[in-house]
Amino acid sequence: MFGLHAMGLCFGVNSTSHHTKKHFHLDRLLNTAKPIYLNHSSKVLILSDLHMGNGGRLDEFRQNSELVKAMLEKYYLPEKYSLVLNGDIEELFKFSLESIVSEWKDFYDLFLEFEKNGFFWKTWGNHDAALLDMREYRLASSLVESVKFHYEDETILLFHGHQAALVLWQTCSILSRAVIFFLRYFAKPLGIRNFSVAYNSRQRFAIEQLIYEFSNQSKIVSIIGHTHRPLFESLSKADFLNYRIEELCRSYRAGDSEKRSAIKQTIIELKIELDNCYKKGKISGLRSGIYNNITIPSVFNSGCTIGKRGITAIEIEGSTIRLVYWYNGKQNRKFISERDNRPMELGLTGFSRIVLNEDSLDYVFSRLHLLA
Ligand SMILES: [Mn+2]
Repeated sequence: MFGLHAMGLCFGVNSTSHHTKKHFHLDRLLNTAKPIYLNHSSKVLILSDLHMGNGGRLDEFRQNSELVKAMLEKYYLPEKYSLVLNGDIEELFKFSLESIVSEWKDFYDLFLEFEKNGFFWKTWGNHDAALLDMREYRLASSLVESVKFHYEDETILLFHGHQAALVLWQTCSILSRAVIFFLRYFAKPLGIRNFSVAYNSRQRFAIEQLIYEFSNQSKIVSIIGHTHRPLFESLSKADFLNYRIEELCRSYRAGDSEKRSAIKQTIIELKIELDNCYKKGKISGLRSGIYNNITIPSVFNSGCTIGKRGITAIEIEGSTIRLVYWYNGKQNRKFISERDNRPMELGLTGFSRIVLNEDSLDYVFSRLHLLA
């Protein structure tokens, strides 16, 4: 009764603002988020969708567990990063918390160590929301529904993203509700693998688009997980290279001879990369915004850690935001960088990191304010 009344009240209030009631759940996340103040020396790693299990055949985390451990222990911890785990860290649809904790005990110690670098927060997702009722849970004091970073006057909201599905659920057909119901209650006992990626691409797109609309209206940046699709909306590689070349051409005449020959060399390299974009076509960098004709970078997704060949993650370092890819250096890597193709090797671990995409937060927010 109280719940209904409260919702009715909120909808009433919202209808007078330019937020529609469609964004009710997302507005609530923004209002109740744990506030964190970032400054120009802050470093934050955001990971999501580990889907940790019991270490057995159906455990989707198992294949990348060594990679995740190495990058946390040997890179992000010593590099003084804080940590946000952005939902679906434990796979509680398939496994008991006891079996997960006993298999991956070391990781719980490791996560908590990030507190000494600044902070460690963990948002809950749909697969680990049951943690809220588990009193003995080791990371209970770090568990929140959403986190908001205050960066100068701007806001970056971190939440898992399944909350948007609540909105879509209310508007979806009886047939698709039946399919979701089937997956939720029957696929699990049957042990269907990859159940966690039950969304098809249309549903993923709908979730992203709803959060995108909300972020543009609220003039905030959202960082989500849930759809398992890494997302970093920025200029296409071709546009980026063209602008860089433009810039260099304009500065050429003002330089001395040393500067000029450096510019000349850089332009040769950029031209080769640009030619490659056009040769390989759409997939390798002609694509611009996927929701609009013009790119508004208001939604980022850290992707997931259950990929076959590696994992993606989001880094915030001072005024820069990046999408990075970690992989076993011996294997072919899955992604081509939109910016800088050179991998960084992590000591002798055999693992490497590559920056898939990177932009300054000032630029991201300028586009959001000027174009959305
Ligand atoms: Mn999820």
